Amino acid sequence: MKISDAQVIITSPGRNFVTLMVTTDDGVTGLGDATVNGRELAVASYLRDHVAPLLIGRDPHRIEDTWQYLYKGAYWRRGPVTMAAIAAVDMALWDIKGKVAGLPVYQLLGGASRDGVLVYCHASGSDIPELFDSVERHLELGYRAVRIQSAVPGLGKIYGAGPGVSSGRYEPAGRGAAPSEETWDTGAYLRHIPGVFEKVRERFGPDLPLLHDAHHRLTPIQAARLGRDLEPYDLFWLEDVTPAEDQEALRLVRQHTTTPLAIGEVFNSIFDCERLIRERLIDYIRVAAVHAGGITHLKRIFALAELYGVKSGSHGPTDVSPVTMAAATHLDLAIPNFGIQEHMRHEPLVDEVFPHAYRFDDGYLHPGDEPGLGVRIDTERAARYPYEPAYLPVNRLADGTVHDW
Ligand code: EZ4
Ligand code: CO
Repeated sequence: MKISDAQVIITSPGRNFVTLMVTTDDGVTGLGDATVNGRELAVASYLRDHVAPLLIGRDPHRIEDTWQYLYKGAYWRRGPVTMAAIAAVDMALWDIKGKVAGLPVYQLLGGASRDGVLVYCHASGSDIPELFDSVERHLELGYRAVRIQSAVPGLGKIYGAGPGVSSGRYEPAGRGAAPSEETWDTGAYLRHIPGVFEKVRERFGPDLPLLHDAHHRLTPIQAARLGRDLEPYDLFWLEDVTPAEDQEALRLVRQHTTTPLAIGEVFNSIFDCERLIRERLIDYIRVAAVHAGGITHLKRIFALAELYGVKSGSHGPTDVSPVTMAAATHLDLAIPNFGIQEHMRHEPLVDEVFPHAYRFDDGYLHPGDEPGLGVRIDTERAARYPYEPAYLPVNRLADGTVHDW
């Protein structure tokens, strides 16, 4: 069996997705996600111009060898564009292997270690009543763990919450030729958030797992204070407190708080995670299949994490396609050290373009039992939604300084 074709499909059913479709000479197809939010065309070019031609004629069963060939063979290793391109090839080859074997990918990864994959949803609000409504709506849908985000008095619209942001549906952040800009004030945020959690605990009781995302905006000492101030509210995790490239920052945070820490959605390699895991500076590692080299590389990162008592918590926002959600769910079901899976629901239009076997039921995701990853792409529908430029917002302080995020 040989790879005979590799096509890049860009579609924008409400937001942009880059998908690789690999076809074999006996007509088996595999899908991989290559979407990097706001930088989509760079990965499409990397795949189309530099990777697809190298795949033709290769044996699709040689997943590890193909991964090493694209990683070591390129000389220029790592980075979000390279690793998303490798991820897309990797997912497509796992999909093909599953289809040829007649087995869902989780069976190839060792089989199910649990009955379903616990997920958390996103609740947010401009004020407390709106936030409570959002939490209630998600509990009615069956979610058993909730990420809490809130607007901050004195600040306008901020990423993920605030006036004009519909609850839990803040992505895509904006479409157009340039990013929007938002104003940020860490002091106002730190004064406000603990009170929000106090009210959420009062209203929803002690048992509901609660999470929170600081989007990399704090200094280490600010993050330490936030972790300490949130201890009474018993968070499942506090995510992305400091800029992720500064691994040493988490040590300082760790020394001051027992609030569990999670980071890694912008990581693309095991080398980004290695110190954090080995020195037990985090509790959950948040790498996504699309942004960190696919199933093959995530498996390796989670195996390292297992040695040190760190659990998985894969990134699952709406800017990763259903192909990544499927890959994550297969892996989550199989690994021993699964923690939790993020789940932002895609809009119905996205699910129409990418019909999938994975399903949400009573707080858990299950990948389904179709051979391979269990996701298809409806290429006719996909072609109806051409690429539109879209960006994450840029974050500035009141004096105009560009701020971390
Ligand atoms: O900001 O996926 O935990 N989820 C998140 C997301 C990210 C976007 C970036 O593309 O932080 O909302
Ligand atoms: Co996040």
